[in-house]
Amino acid sequence: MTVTLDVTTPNELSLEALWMPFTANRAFKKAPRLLVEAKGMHYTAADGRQILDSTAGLWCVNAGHCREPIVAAIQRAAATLDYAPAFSMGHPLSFELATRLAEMLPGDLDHVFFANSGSEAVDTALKIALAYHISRGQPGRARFIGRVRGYHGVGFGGISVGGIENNRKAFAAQLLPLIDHLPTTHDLARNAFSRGQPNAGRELADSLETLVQKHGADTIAAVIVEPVAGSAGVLVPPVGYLERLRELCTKHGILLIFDEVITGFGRLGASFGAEYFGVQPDLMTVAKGITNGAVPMGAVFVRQSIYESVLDATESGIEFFHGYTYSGHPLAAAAALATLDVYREEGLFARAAELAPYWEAAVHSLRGAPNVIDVRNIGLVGAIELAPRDGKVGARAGEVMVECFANESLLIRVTGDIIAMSPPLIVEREQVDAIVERLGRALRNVS
Ligand code: PXG
Ligand code: PLP
Repeated sequence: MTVTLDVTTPNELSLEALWMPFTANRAFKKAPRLLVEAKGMHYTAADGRQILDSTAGLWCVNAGHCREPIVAAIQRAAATLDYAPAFSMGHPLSFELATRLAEMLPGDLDHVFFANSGSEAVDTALKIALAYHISRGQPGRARFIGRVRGYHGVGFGGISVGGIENNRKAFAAQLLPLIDHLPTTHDLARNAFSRGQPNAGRELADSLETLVQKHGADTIAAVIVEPVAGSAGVLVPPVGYLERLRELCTKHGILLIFDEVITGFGRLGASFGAEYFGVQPDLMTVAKGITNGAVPMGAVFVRQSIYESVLDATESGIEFFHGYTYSGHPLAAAAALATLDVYREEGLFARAAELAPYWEAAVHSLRGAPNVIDVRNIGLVGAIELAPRDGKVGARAGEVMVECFANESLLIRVTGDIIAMSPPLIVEREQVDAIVERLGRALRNVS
């Protein structure tokens, strides 16, 4: 089908050829939602409406849209050095960026491997974990442990350690072997309407001990978890849970990977989730906010000792047979450097922390709206969970999303019957109020 873009481009646009990712293609193409411009806290829709962005795009535009210094840096880079080979060649921006990142990373995470997405970062981290154990003469440590409802992107590694059933079932015949999953921490019976970290569930980390008993610690390479699960619907870790996971990983020589694709770069009101929770991972994966979403980039942050061990195990030649054509791409590196400047100059992570209590009160004011069975929050993330309709999981929240976009000029994100919000960290209090007011009205208009 074709639609008319009446505002900025009067020509007709055919929607047929594009196979859209994670989208009900037929339904979308019958009733498309098109965004044509963005600035600050808003998108402009194809019909000219200003859409308030409560999701920072897809959790990535942490400094707000089309920020001038980032735009200028990308333009400069594109005109100066479009591309440089990433293998056995270098360019200054990627080294400069790695150094800047190392300076802001917690603990002795101080080496950076670049990828182009969170999915690539995750697969890279899993490979680094295997390479590390081999470098120490422990090739038997090959097992990975993820978590039910974890999201680690869509590579075969990522969906294997991931725990979102819909993302796995069509590919189940070819998932990685030697994978286990910890139970989810999501527990509405004990924790509904928690503000910040829920109290119940620390003991769920002990199922790692059970897996160690079952398989032997010397078969386990790494545990990978999101400090706060994002995609599965904002699942905040219970008090003490991450600390306990860290304790058990250390005790058993298992690497702890924090997948901070969403929690990285200020989302919780600290540079990283690791810092917010005071728990140090051995490897960290990031993407999204590293470039404010403006150019694709992912990265793995690696402890000094892991980097050195892998390098020391090889006398000469390539130490790690892995990398992407676009690892550390000049445009992405330029975007990331400019993004880090904006974050620092505007103090956006501290701003998020200051605003978090206001955000918490605002989202929890939706308790009592029709069909709301839980409200949860941490940093500048909030989620509203709705009761599913009989036999139609996701239908109710899906309708709320459409209602918000069509009639409230508000962009929200839904997964199943959970509404997730994660506004750019530049959000003003009045905009927080507007988000909640518009979402509240949409909830009352959808039965
Ligand atoms: N790990 C985590 C924790 C993520 O949240 C990825 C890996 C994969 O990143 P890429 O860049 O390959 O998409 C993600 C991505 C949503 C949503 O609506 C979340 C993500 C992506 C798209 C939508 O919750 N997270
Ligand atoms: N497929 C083919 C045929 C290639 O030549 C390459 C890279 O050279 C790839 C896939 C991998 O692409 P990338 O390095 O962008 O991940």
